[in-house]
Amino acid sequence: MNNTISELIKKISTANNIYIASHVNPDGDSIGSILAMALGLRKINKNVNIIKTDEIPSDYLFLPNIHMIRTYDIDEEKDPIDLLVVLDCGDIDRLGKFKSIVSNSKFVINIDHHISNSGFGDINIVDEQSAATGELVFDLLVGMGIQIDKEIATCLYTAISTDTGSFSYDNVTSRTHEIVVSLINAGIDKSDINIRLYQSRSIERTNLFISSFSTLKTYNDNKIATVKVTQDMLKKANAKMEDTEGIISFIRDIKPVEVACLLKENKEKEIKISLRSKRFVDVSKICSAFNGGGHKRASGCTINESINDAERLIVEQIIKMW
Ligand SMILES: [Mn+2]
Repeated sequence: MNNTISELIKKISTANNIYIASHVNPDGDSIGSILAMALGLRKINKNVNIIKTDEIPSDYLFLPNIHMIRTYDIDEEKDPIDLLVVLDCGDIDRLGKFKSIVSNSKFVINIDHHISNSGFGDINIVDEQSAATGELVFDLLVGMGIQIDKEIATCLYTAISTDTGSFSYDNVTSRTHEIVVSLINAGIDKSDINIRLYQSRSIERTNLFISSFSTLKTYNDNKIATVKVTQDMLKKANAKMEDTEGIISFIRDIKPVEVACLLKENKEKEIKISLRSKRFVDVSKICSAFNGGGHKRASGCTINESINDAERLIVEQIIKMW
């Protein structure tokens, strides 16, 4: 690991023009990590570009320098990218329409904490023991001698807090808390970040929650629970798909539930499925049966069937792999 880190530091110090990217449907960890990485590298006078692979959910628009994440016309890039840093991204397909940037880059650094990471980089720093990619970014920046200032710390706190359910999931380690000590000491406004992340739900999102909760079904003595979000429900609530954030944790938090499942209808036969577990079921294995993946307690996949068929298929798979 140490050799890898020193190789990585050497690569970064010799590169001038660095591109940073993360996965589509970005979450707090991906956005917080790419911003922190970019702000850190900018401090050592690197020219950094953050590629916007997808729309940024409004929850994260408060983050410092969020405007650094922008659209690049990579296809028109005449020269290949010197150095590409991909964060929190299990495989290149998760880069969506930007996945060709990996082959268009001379050197790729892949930093992630998903068990299922395919190791697509020239350097791969994949540590599934890390609760968030933000933890790995923290260690790298500190390892490069870059001072963690308030802005970087705000991004990293958001990354780690959102991937750990505000430090409550079992992926949290003593290291997680040690890092947070440094972030708080860097002067973050913890209370403001928490209100913006967790106490700012819109009326539209609340109405979407209400209609989604009304689709609740349970199986296996209430140990498995499913809820749905259809395009029709989004329309009626005047909400966006990003407003589903928080639905699945509410369902997982029902006392007897071990596995919670949210089915999101992207299109008529394109159902995005999120799974969460509480104590023992490894949901990444369930999702890998449908070419998805993620973590033991949080994973996702897509099933190209109607939402009711997708529900039946995923529930069958959960029961089979119990
Ligand atoms: Mn993550």
